[in-house]
Amino acid sequence: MRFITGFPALLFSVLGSISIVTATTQYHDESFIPDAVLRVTQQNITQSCLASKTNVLINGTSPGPELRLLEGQTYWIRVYNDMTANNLTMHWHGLSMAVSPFSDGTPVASQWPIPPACFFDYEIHVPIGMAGTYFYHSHVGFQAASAAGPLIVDDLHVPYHYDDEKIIFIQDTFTKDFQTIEKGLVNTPLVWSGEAAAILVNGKGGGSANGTACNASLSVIDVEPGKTYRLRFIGATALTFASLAIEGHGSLEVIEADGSYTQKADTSFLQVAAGQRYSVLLHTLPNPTQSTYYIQLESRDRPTVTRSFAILNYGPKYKNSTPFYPPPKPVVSLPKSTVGFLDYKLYPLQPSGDFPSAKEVSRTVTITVHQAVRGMTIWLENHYPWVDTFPTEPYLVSLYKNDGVEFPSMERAAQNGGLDPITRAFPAEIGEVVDIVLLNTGADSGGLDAHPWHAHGRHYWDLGSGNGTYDAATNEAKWAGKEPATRDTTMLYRYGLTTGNGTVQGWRAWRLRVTEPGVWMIHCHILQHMIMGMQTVWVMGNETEVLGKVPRPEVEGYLTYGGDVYGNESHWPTAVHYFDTWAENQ
Ligand SMILES: *[C@@H]1O[C@H](CO)[C@@H](O)[C@H](O)[C@H]1NC(C)=O
Ligand SMILES: *[C@@H]1O[C@H](CO)[C@@H](O)[C@H](O)[C@H]1NC(C)=O
Ligand SMILES: *[C@@H]1O[C@H](CO)[C@@H](O)[C@H](O)[C@H]1NC(C)=O
Ligand SMILES: *[C@@H]1O[C@H](CO)[C@@H](O)[C@H](O)[C@H]1NC(C)=O
Ligand SMILES: *[C@@H]1O[C@H](CO)[C@@H](O)[C@H](O)[C@H]1NC(C)=O
Ligand SMILES: *[C@@H]1O[C@H](CO)[C@@H](O)[C@H](O)[C@H]1NC(C)=O
Ligand SMILES: *[C@@H]1O[C@H](CO)[C@@H](O)[C@H](O)[C@H]1NC(C)=O
Ligand SMILES: *[C@@H]1O[C@H](CO)[C@@H](O)[C@H](O)[C@H]1NC(C)=O
Ligand SMILES: *[C@@H]1O[C@H](CO)[C@@H](O)[C@H](O)[C@H]1NC(C)=O
Ligand SMILES: [Cu+2]
Repeated sequence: MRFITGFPALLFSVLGSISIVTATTQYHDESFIPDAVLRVTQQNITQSCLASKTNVLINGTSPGPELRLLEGQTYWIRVYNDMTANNLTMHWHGLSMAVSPFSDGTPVASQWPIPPACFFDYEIHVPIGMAGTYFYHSHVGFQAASAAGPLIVDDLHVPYHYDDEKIIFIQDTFTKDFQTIEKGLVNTPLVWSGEAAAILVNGKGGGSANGTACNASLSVIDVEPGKTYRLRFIGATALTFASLAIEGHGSLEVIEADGSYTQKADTSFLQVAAGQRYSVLLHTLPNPTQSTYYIQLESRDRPTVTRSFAILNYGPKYKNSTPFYPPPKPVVSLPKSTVGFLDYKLYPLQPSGDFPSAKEVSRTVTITVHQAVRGMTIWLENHYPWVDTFPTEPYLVSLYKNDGVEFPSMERAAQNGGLDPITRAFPAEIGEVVDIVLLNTGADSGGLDAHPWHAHGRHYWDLGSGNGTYDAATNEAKWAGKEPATRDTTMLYRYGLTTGNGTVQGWRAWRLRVTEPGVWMIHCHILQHMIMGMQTVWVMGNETEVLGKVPRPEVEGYLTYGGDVYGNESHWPTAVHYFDTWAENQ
């Protein structure tokens, strides 16, 4: 590794204290060995009972290979865009605070996308305390429907006992390919993607979609009797809000939600939306009466039901020999209603003691979501959509290039419900405590949808959800003397199928302590809704704080599409090393 230059930069730690670090720029020639490599291609594959179609794959598969990191370490992950005609970014879902300024993987927000035939080196420092269940996925268009894989941060000390662990990676797939879906969603008039044709567990699945049978082979999860397993459920679906249960196994103990350990919470079934993760402890039967049990998954809050299965196998270890197929009929009965799942029931295993009281809240930002038909069908947040054609340059890049001239204005935002209409960003100050209240409203057509809202940047304290409109005092009373669990993806439920155009029906509230300077997205995680505008961009920190993390001129290579930090066959990149010096000094 060739050392080029060193310069001081400010590092704001999780606790908000400031330490001086020396970031460096380093030439990533053949002597630089990344900790992991992901190669992204576009290929035709067959999934479930569907006809072969084009998909974005990671190392030739969907889901992509499992990445395992250890808390407290710094990693470099090299991502190759081996596609010929599509841009790419990779997002480390839930690893908020762990990514260096240009490594969050959001196009038009934190970085220029990786051009075809190029690669980009992502730097991730996982602080101690962030062990848990995550995933990585492309953040461009509809690619994440297949371009995603599990990312597990291992613990130095595991707080719960279990004998073994298993990943249950949930995806969904559609009859149309991702490019056709992307075009349809921005078409005038809207051409809908269609509902999920199949739900996949670890890449396989079958059952039925809208009553039509889909007889495809199932994934098998091997277990032994009388043991305790940590099942890591990862919601990597595009659209599907999955409700699931295991035949003959009525009790699941939730111990982790979105990367944070919780006190045990018992449930007989789980709901996993796009972007959510849960770990549960499963105590296997001491004397099973069957050699296999079905895991049944069903979509919720959509016009049709897609049902799928996987196998919990107590029999001989599965060797891909005899495939298992779905049963002719459902084997368990899953609740029809979704609202309020685990709300007010998840508490941190170790309270931080840092949960701000209502008195500490400096601002409440209300985000009212609404679906409008303006030729195209679009999702609006406080009357504005956010799609990745606006702006035309990533925010972080613009902030550097303009020397902060076009920095989002707190004054303009204050007059406009928190959103600066010029930059189309929500600014926030470091040190603020912001309550974010999401409100669901009837669409132009009166329809209501359910939305899993995801925040980059920092996990929030989830204050819960309810029907109608939000009442801060009533809700605050529910948290008296308690600290909620922190999450990164929670549901804005629908409390009916239809209501009046613009009528508020349903809320979700979060409390966020703003500590991480940077450009962070907060958005619905349904890929269709994202493409249709259901995203917001937040700029947290003022220009000193955001740009001071790594000053010019060291960042020059990040400021143009295909710039110096993007490697290719004949060019080694130069990357800013933001964390590794710091980690070495710990
Ligand atoms: C992905 O594939 C590349 C080679 O094509 C390999 O070097 C790399 O280790 C693979 N990544 C993982 C995480 O398995
Ligand atoms: C790959 O699938 C697409 C549909 O997604 C189809 O148009 C194309 O012809 C297929 N290519 C090959 C080589 O089969
Ligand atoms: C890739 O991104 C660049 C920069 O935003 C853009 O100009 C180009 O049109 C994109 N290419 C594709 C195929 O989307
Ligand atoms: C679902 O099936 C019903 C009854 O066969 C049919 O009327 C409806 O159009 C189907 N819906 C979708 C979205 O395919
Ligand atoms: C599903 O396909 C398998 C293998 O072809 C077959 O054995 C099984 O009977 C089929 N199930 C149904 C319900 O058709
Ligand atoms: C819904 O309400 C909005 C705001 O009042 C209005 O602009 C729009 O035309 C209405 N849509 C329909 C279909 O009535
Ligand atoms: C939500 O409130 C509306 C209006 O009072 C009511 O019609 C609806 O049934 C409620 N939904 C649920 C799921 O409680
Ligand atoms: C940004 O905020 C910090 C801390 O409050 C302050 O020291 C600094 O002067 C501010 N910078 C600008 C450009 O306002
Ligand atoms: C590789 O990158 C360099 C520097 O950005 C550029 O000049 C060159 O054209 C690129 N080569 C290919 C094959 O894209
Ligand atoms: Cu949504």
